Amino acid sequence: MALDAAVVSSDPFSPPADSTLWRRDFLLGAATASYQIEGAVNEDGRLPSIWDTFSATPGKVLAGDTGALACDHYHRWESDFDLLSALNVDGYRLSIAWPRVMDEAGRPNRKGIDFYKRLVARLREKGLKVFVTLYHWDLPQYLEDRGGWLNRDIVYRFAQYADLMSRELEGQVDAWATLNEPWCSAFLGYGNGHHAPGLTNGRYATQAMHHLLLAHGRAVEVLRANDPGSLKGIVANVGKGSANTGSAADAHAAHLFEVQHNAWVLDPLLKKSYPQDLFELWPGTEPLVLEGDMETIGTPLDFLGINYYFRTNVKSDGAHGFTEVPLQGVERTQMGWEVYPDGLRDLLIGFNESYPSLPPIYITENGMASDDKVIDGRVNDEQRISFLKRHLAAVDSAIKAGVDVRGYFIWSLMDNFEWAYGYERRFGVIHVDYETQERTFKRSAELIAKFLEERNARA
Ligand code: IFM
Repeated sequence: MALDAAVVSSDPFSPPADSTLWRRDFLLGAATASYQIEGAVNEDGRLPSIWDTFSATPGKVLAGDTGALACDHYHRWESDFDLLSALNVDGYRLSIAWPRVMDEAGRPNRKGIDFYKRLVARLREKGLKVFVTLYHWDLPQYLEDRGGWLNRDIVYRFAQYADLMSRELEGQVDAWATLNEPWCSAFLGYGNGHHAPGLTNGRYATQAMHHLLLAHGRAVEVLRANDPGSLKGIVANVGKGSANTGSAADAHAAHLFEVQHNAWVLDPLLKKSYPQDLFELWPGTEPLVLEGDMETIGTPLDFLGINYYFRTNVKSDGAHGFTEVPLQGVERTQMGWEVYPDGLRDLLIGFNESYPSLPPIYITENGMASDDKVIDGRVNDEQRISFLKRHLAAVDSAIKAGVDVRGYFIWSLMDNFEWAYGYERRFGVIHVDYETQERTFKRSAELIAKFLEERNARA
């Protein structure tokens, strides 16, 4: 559908004079994740991850794509970081591949660790804020072979991994996130099987979530002890639900949607309990919770990372759940996701009201996929430009309504392996030609760089 011409034609990063975006202390960054960009899956002692296994299984990933080469960032990181510098951003969010840095016996893999030490050192030399995520879905396959997130022993293993990396990178990281989007790991990985390891059992999903959150809590304690000067947090993907009609049943369906997507993760972290409505939706799936678990999960956070992408319209399924009813005539992205910036503002304001212990927030991911093509050496991603502008305005409006949002990371620095959708869906502000590995700044990247140059010159 046609975009609002006024929005597309104006300079996307020339916000009003009173916008938070002009503040030098509002962090504007870009994000990536290890399996999506690194490639080099068999190099320097890296062990297989669940995504190597899953993507090698026919039918699991579009076009049979895998992360074996991805953006070859493992070998091209220096020139990629030069592009990051050219973007003029304040910070970079990366993740560490657990199977690159530790073997099955828990022994460190020096070559893998040194790779991340080089990355972090270079980012610091460039004056960028460094946000490191410990787990962005590439679980070592040897741990999945022992039950993965269903086996409580993984809590100990994750704490051991957090201990190793926080000793190695002590004093070098501005903010540690333990997990990226535990909802995806638990629900897509163990509930509906769309992601690795591809299991399909509702009871597994809730138990996996419990162990993910418990591992997070233990890891925060370890990070706090080893690297006291850094921020510690977690990254949650959140979704906005809307009711298909004004009926009470549909309003309840929208509420349940948000319980399942948001409160399932945020309530234990910020209220030390699971939302009981979740078990109305999925009766009989209560996880096994041992004494002290909820205290560990609810350990105070220095920040909460929020990843937001879209809204979902739902109706009551006539029983205890909801069914999606896609809205017609709305703007959508290449993923088919509705573009709905108000959802981000409304969720932020809602979280601020319902969670008294809400810590400062960073938007750790926001962005969109489009079918971008290089034409005469240029990529005109005008929908992304408009998308970013409107979502940044939504963040500004949440801040003005009293929400403590400290920064925003664009997803993603460059096109990459989009999980079950392989390389077809392009989220980057930098285009990647997967045949040649050539990188091209999209128009969005040019405008971000221009805006930040101007902002920095004013400061
Ligand atoms: O690419 C993913 C990322 O790894 C996690 N958050 C959502 C993005 C887009 O689907």
